[in-house]
Amino acid sequence: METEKKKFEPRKLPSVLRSEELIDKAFRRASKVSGRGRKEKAINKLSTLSNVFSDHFNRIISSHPSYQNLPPFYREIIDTIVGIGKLRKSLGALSWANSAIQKIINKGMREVKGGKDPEIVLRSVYGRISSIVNQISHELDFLIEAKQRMREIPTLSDDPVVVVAGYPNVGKSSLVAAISTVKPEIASYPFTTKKIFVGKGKIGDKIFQLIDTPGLLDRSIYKRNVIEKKAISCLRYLANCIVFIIDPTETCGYSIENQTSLLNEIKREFKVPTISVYSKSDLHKLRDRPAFSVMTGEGIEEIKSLIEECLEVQNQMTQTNQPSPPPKKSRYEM
Ligand SMILES: Nc1nc2c(ncn2[C@@H]2O[C@H](COP(=O)(O)OP(=O)(O)OP(=O)(O)O)[C@@H](O)[C@H]2O)c(=O)[nH]1
Ligand SMILES: [Mg+2]
Repeated sequence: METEKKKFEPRKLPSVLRSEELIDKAFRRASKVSGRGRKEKAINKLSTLSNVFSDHFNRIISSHPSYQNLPPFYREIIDTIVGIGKLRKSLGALSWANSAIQKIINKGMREVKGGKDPEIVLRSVYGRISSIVNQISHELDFLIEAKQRMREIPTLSDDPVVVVAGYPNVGKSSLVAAISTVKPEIASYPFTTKKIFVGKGKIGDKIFQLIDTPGLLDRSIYKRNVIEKKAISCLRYLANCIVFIIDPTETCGYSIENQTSLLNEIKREFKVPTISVYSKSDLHKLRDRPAFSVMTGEGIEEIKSLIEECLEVQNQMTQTNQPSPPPKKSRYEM
């Protein structure tokens, strides 16, 4: 589990220039280069061009990880948010452009050294380079957008992870805000949360990460949208414990039956200790599960102690490396 959470920091990916910015930068640098005589000056300009393009392309290419070897959480979430196939294709296009440009420059150098008019050679090289860079303008735009989109991917620590899940609008973000450092958006409509939020929680002296996820509907993985898939990746790869929230008032807009069916599906699919709780206890009297309200504060301390218990059991399970039945008095489900 620890290696699966290993850090990948998309924020540290270098900036990518748009095609016109890159051409502009390279040609501006080259225009400042001098030399003794027209021939040497042209050679120096070509070598500057070569450096600017290879630096830029190589920095981008080498800073992207081998997506195949990334921990599965990052692999899956990046695939959901940007698409690993498209990333690979774009990086491949940069590689192609880099070598095509270097070939053009080398040929130009040979021509200048061989006595061809430096001005004519430079003009032709500039034209051909511009055309290559323009050919990859979509890929450059895609890499800029990919970096932007990947900013939402959280950086995780090695502290245990509690994932809060449930149908949309049941009160997941409200609970996360009540017991951790993160303050996600809370609103009375479904799918308010579209990204993964990670807050730090503390029970006694134990620190854990609390993940607020987008709402899930009870439906097949094949029908899930991008927002739901983010929640599934957290449940599948990060959760040491799941807090599943059921809103029995149905003010969330979904029936108890559908919510319970999703709970059963999650327990079957992920085999992670799961605590199921009722939210909005200020609006109902059901107490056959632990119930909490962020309005009155009822049940919040109980949920914190359930989380503590759940993480302790999960810890014992990982130490013995096999699922063990929960202790008799435990109030969470498997
Ligand atoms: N009365 C009452 N309303 C609550 C309680 N907790 C949340 N709500 C309301 O329920 C609505 C949804 O709350 P959120 O915390 O945004 O729900 P969510 O599950 O994160 O929703 P999505 O992000 O859309 O999946 C909001 O209008 C909240 O004010 C509660 O304990 N009591
Ligand atoms: Mg939310």
